[in-house]
Amino acid sequence: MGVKETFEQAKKQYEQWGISVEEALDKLKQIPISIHCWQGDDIGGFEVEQQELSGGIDVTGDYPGKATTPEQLRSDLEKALSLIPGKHKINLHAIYAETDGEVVDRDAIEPKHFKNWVEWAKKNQLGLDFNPTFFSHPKAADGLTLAHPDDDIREFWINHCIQSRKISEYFGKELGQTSLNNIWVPDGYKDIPSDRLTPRKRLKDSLDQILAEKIDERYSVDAVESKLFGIGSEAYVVGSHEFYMGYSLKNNILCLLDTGHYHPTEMVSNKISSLLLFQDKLALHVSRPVRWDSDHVVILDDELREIGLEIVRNNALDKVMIGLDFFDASINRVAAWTIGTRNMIKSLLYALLMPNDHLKQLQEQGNYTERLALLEEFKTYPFGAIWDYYCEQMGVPVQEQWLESVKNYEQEVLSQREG
Ligand code: RNT
Ligand code: ZN
Repeated sequence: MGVKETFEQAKKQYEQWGISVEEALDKLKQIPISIHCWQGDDIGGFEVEQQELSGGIDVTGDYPGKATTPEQLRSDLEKALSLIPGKHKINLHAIYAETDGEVVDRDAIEPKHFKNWVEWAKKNQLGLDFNPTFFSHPKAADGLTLAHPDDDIREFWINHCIQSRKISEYFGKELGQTSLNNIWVPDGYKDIPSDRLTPRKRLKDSLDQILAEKIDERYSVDAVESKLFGIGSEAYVVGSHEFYMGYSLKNNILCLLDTGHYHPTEMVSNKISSLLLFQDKLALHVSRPVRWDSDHVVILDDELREIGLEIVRNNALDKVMIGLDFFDASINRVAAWTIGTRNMIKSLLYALLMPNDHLKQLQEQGNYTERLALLEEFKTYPFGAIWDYYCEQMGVPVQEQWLESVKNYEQEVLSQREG
């Protein structure tokens, strides 16, 4: 049986529940996923004076063929995008600036250094998001940036972030799609602090200075990303969840939830509805923590499905800016993007194909038996047949056929790269 016939049969099973499959697919097409560029080069970036990765994050693995130039990274992204259904966004970091061999320090980066990215995004009908880079830099060597006790260092990072907002605004203006400027700083202490308040006061003041200028939210919105701990900040992170949740609520900016940044049994899926009661929008970094904030490639696991469900059943498809954040250097990097992004999209489709209203009613009626029974039975509904049809309709490979394309690309392009 072909993809279309299998689809037609599967469709009938969902229609019995009053679920419009065509409507679900139409909705799915509209949802952009922000694909992080840094999976393609192990968060290296293109600074002239490249520094080793710092900030308490780490990439392990030495799979050959990583991108070392902007052209290579864009070409790899194009390959992955050709295997992922839908129109998406690319998420950049400040270290991906192109300065033509000139040393431009972080506090001096400008929109013009991202012109190539913008032109490329236009050509490929992509949106762009942005992140100031507060790591892999001599002025972040001691693990402190916006909360640094040294005024000069702190000012340097404030200026970096002010410039970053301008770049994000430029993306929004040029591409006609709101760009997200996400602020994550590594600031924290390895060992038990003797003063938790003072660094937080400084971080708060830095953010106030950074955000003093209002930017049209049609072009750019800001988010703050918290964290529980990192390598070298095991005992204390200045920008904790409570800190940023408070800050974002009070200042009407977005809270960004990274799925690897909480206690191991604490789930981001459970936070979405709470935050959306108090804020119009929120942002996500969907990642897969394995025992710690390890940033493994996203798989279609229970939590990913639950995140998709929470976004869909709460009518929050246009309220949650979905971004990805994983970096695995032990497998083909184009495949990593493809697997992780396809899974994120699958989780949304899975959620769109659930009888969500009926399930809500069951809960309200206290009918937990049926709630559990249906939630479980739908796990083995012919979801794959709908997904395959969607891929075919969107002109991307069905099932594992994309692997062939990645293998060819590896042979023809990646394996020819040096190093
Ligand atoms: C680090 C944060 C942050 C980074 C990227 C590279 O723990 O998750 O989002 O992963 O900005
Ligand atoms: Zn993150």
